[in-house]
Amino acid sequence: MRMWPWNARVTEIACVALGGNLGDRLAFLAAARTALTLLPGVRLIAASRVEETAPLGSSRQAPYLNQMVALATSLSPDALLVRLQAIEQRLGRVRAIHWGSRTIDLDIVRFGSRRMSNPWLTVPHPGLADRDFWQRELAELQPLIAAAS
Ligand code: A4P
Ligand code: MG
Repeated sequence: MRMWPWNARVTEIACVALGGNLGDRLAFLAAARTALTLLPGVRLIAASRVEETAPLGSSRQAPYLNQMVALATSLSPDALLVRLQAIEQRLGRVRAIHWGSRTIDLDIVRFGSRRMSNPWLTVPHPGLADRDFWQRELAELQPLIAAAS
Protein backbone atom coordinates (compact mmCIF):
# COMPACT_ATOMS: atom_id res chain seq x y z
CA MET A 1 0.00 0.00 0.00
CA ARG A 2 1.31 3.43 -0.89
CA MET A 3 1.47 5.70 2.16
CA TRP A 4 0.86 9.41 1.72
CA PRO A 5 3.25 11.53 3.80
CA TRP A 6 1.36 13.59 6.39
CA ASN A 7 2.70 16.86 5.00
CA ALA A 8 2.41 16.09 1.27
CA ARG A 9 0.66 18.82 -0.71
CA VAL A 10 -1.27 18.26 -3.86
CA THR A 11 0.43 19.53 -6.98
CA GLU A 12 -1.49 22.22 -8.83
CA ILE A 13 -0.86 24.03 -12.09
CA ALA A 14 -0.16 27.73 -11.77
CA CYS A 15 -0.02 29.97 -14.83
CA VAL A 16 2.39 32.83 -14.30
CA ALA A 17 2.70 35.86 -16.59
CA LEU A 18 6.13 37.32 -17.23
CA GLY A 19 6.46 40.86 -18.57
CA GLY A 20 9.03 43.61 -18.77
CA ASN A 21 9.90 46.71 -20.72
CA LEU A 22 13.29 47.83 -19.38
CA GLY A 23 16.82 46.74 -20.29
CA ASP A 24 17.50 43.52 -22.20
CA ARG A 25 13.91 42.30 -22.11
CA LEU A 26 14.60 38.82 -23.56
CA ALA A 27 17.44 38.28 -21.09
CA PHE A 28 15.18 39.24 -18.16
CA LEU A 29 12.51 36.77 -19.34
CA ALA A 30 15.16 34.05 -19.64
CA ALA A 31 16.59 34.86 -16.20
CA ALA A 32 13.10 34.73 -14.68
CA ARG A 33 12.38 31.35 -16.28
CA THR A 34 15.68 30.01 -14.97
CA ALA A 35 14.92 31.33 -11.48
CA LEU A 36 11.49 29.65 -11.59
CA THR A 37 13.04 26.28 -12.51
CA LEU A 38 15.31 26.56 -9.46
CA LEU A 39 12.48 27.05 -6.95
CA PRO A 40 11.91 24.10 -4.63
CA GLY A 41 8.40 22.73 -5.07
CA VAL A 42 8.09 24.13 -8.60
CA ARG A 43 8.49 22.46 -12.00
CA LEU A 44 8.22 24.49 -15.18
CA ILE A 45 6.14 22.40 -17.54
CA ALA A 46 5.40 24.72 -20.47
CA ALA A 47 6.11 28.18 -21.83
CA SER A 48 4.21 30.23 -24.39
CA ARG A 49 5.83 32.20 -27.18
CA VAL A 50 7.21 35.61 -26.32
CA GLU A 51 5.09 38.48 -27.63
CA GLU A 52 5.87 42.17 -27.94
CA THR A 53 2.90 44.20 -26.69
CA ALA A 54 2.00 47.88 -26.55
CA PRO A 55 2.18 49.24 -22.99
CA LEU A 56 -1.10 49.25 -21.08
CA GLY A 57 -1.44 52.25 -18.85
CA SER A 58 0.94 54.91 -20.13
CA SER A 59 1.70 55.05 -23.86
CA ARG A 60 4.90 56.94 -23.00
CA GLN A 61 6.43 53.65 -21.83
CA ALA A 62 8.49 51.32 -24.02
CA PRO A 63 6.79 48.23 -25.43
CA TYR A 64 6.71 45.11 -23.27
CA LEU A 65 7.78 41.56 -23.94
CA ASN A 66 5.21 39.22 -22.44
CA GLN A 67 5.19 35.47 -21.97
CA MET A 68 3.29 32.99 -19.82
CA VAL A 69 4.56 29.81 -18.19
CA ALA A 70 2.79 26.87 -16.59
CA LEU A 71 4.24 25.60 -13.32
CA ALA A 72 3.37 22.39 -11.53
CA THR A 73 3.74 23.35 -7.90
CA SER A 74 3.22 22.00 -4.43
CA LEU A 75 3.52 25.55 -3.01
CA SER A 76 0.48 27.41 -1.74
CA PRO A 77 -0.60 30.50 -3.74
CA ASP A 78 0.79 32.79 -1.00
CA ALA A 79 4.13 30.97 -0.91
CA LEU A 80 4.42 31.14 -4.70
CA LEU A 81 3.66 34.89 -4.65
CA VAL A 82 6.42 35.51 -2.08
CA ARG A 83 8.91 33.61 -4.22
CA LEU A 84 7.87 35.45 -7.39
CA GLN A 85 8.36 38.79 -5.62
CA ALA A 86 11.82 37.68 -4.46
CA ILE A 87 12.75 36.85 -8.07
CA GLU A 88 11.43 40.25 -9.25
CA GLN A 89 13.57 41.94 -6.61
CA ARG A 90 16.68 39.96 -7.54
CA LEU A 91 16.16 40.92 -11.18
CA GLY A 92 16.17 44.63 -10.37
CA ARG A 93 12.44 45.36 -10.17
CA VAL A 94 11.85 48.76 -8.62
CA ARG A 95 8.30 49.69 -7.57
CA ALA A 96 8.30 53.45 -8.04
CA ILE A 97 4.91 53.95 -9.71
CA HIS A 98 1.94 51.64 -10.11
CA TRP A 99 2.04 50.22 -13.66
CA GLY A 100 5.45 51.87 -14.13
CA SER A 101 8.19 50.49 -16.37
CA ARG A 102 9.83 47.37 -14.99
CA THR A 103 12.63 44.88 -15.72
CA ILE A 104 10.35 42.00 -14.82
CA ASP A 105 6.87 41.52 -13.45
CA LEU A 106 5.64 38.09 -12.40
CA ASP A 107 1.89 37.77 -11.92
CA ILE A 108 -0.11 34.70 -10.93
CA VAL A 109 -2.82 34.58 -13.60
CA ARG A 110 -4.35 31.28 -12.54
CA PHE A 111 -3.73 28.83 -9.75
CA GLY A 112 -5.48 25.56 -10.54
CA SER A 113 -9.20 26.29 -10.41
CA ARG A 114 -8.93 28.42 -7.29
CA ARG A 115 -10.76 31.68 -6.82
CA MET A 116 -9.48 33.89 -4.05
CA SER A 117 -9.20 37.54 -3.22
CA ASN A 118 -7.45 39.11 -0.28
CA PRO A 119 -5.45 42.34 0.10
CA TRP A 120 -2.29 40.80 -1.41
CA LEU A 121 -3.51 38.19 -3.89
CA THR A 122 -6.40 37.92 -6.32
CA VAL A 123 -6.69 34.77 -8.43
CA PRO A 124 -7.56 34.55 -11.26
CA HIS A 125 -5.70 37.82 -11.87
CA PRO A 126 -8.29 40.60 -12.44
CA GLY A 127 -6.40 41.77 -15.55
CA LEU A 128 -7.11 38.53 -17.41
CA ALA A 129 -10.43 39.64 -18.89
CA ASP A 130 -8.87 42.78 -20.45
CA ARG A 131 -5.56 41.40 -21.74
CA ASP A 132 -5.85 39.71 -25.10
CA PHE A 133 -2.17 38.71 -25.01
CA TRP A 134 -2.68 36.81 -21.70
CA GLN A 135 -5.71 35.05 -23.16
CA ARG A 136 -3.69 34.03 -26.27
CA GLU A 137 -0.80 32.81 -24.11
CA LEU A 138 -3.15 30.83 -21.83
CA ALA A 139 -4.80 29.22 -24.86
CA GLU A 140 -1.36 28.27 -26.17
CA LEU A 141 -0.48 26.67 -22.82
CA GLN A 142 -3.68 24.61 -22.42
CA PRO A 143 -2.71 21.68 -24.73
CA LEU A 144 0.84 21.69 -23.37
CA ILE A 145 -0.50 21.46 -19.81
CA ALA A 146 -2.86 18.64 -20.82
CA ALA A 147 0.03 16.77 -22.49
CA ALA A 148 2.19 17.15 -19.38
CA SER A 149 -0.43 15.88 -16.92
N1 A4P B 1 -1.33 41.00 -6.33
C1 A4P B 1 -2.65 40.74 -6.23
N2 A4P B 1 -2.98 39.70 -7.01
C2 A4P B 1 -1.84 39.30 -7.63
C3 A4P B 1 -1.56 38.24 -8.55
N3 A4P B 1 -2.54 37.42 -9.01
N4 A4P B 1 -0.27 38.08 -8.98
C4 A4P B 1 -0.67 42.09 -5.60
C5 A4P B 1 0.71 38.92 -8.52
N5 A4P B 1 0.51 39.94 -7.63
C6 A4P B 1 -0.76 40.11 -7.19
O1 A4P B 1 1.72 44.30 -7.84
C7 A4P B 1 0.97 45.01 -6.89
C8 A4P B 1 0.40 44.05 -5.86
O2 A4P B 1 -0.49 43.15 -6.50
C9 A4P B 1 1.43 43.13 -5.21
O3 A4P B 1 1.86 43.66 -4.00
C10 A4P B 1 0.69 41.80 -5.01
O4 A4P B 1 0.56 41.51 -3.63
P1 A4P B 1 3.11 44.85 -8.30
O5 A4P B 1 3.72 43.80 -9.19
O6 A4P B 1 3.88 45.31 -7.12
O7 A4P B 1 2.73 46.19 -9.08
P2 A4P B 1 2.18 46.37 -10.55
O8 A4P B 1 2.59 45.20 -11.40
O9 A4P B 1 2.55 47.73 -11.01
O10 A4P B 1 0.63 46.36 -10.31
P3 A4P B 1 -0.39 45.32 -10.85
O11 A4P B 1 -1.73 45.79 -10.40
O12 A4P B 1 0.04 43.93 -10.51
O13 A4P B 1 -0.28 45.56 -12.39
P4 A4P B 1 -0.21 44.43 -13.47
O14 A4P B 1 -1.55 43.85 -13.65
O15 A4P B 1 0.94 43.55 -13.21
O16 A4P B 1 0.08 45.30 -14.73
N6 A4P B 1 1.53 46.52 -20.50
C11 A4P B 1 1.87 45.46 -21.26
N7 A4P B 1 1.86 45.55 -22.60
N8 A4P B 1 2.25 44.27 -20.69
C12 A4P B 1 2.28 44.11 -19.32
O17 A4P B 1 2.64 43.01 -18.83
N9 A4P B 1 1.85 45.12 -17.13
C13 A4P B 1 1.46 46.15 -16.39
C14 A4P B 1 1.31 45.96 -14.94
C15 A4P B 1 1.13 47.45 -16.96
N10 A4P B 1 1.18 47.49 -18.40
C16 A4P B 1 1.53 46.41 -19.14
C17 A4P B 1 1.90 45.20 -18.48
MG1 MG C 1 2.31 42.87 -11.12
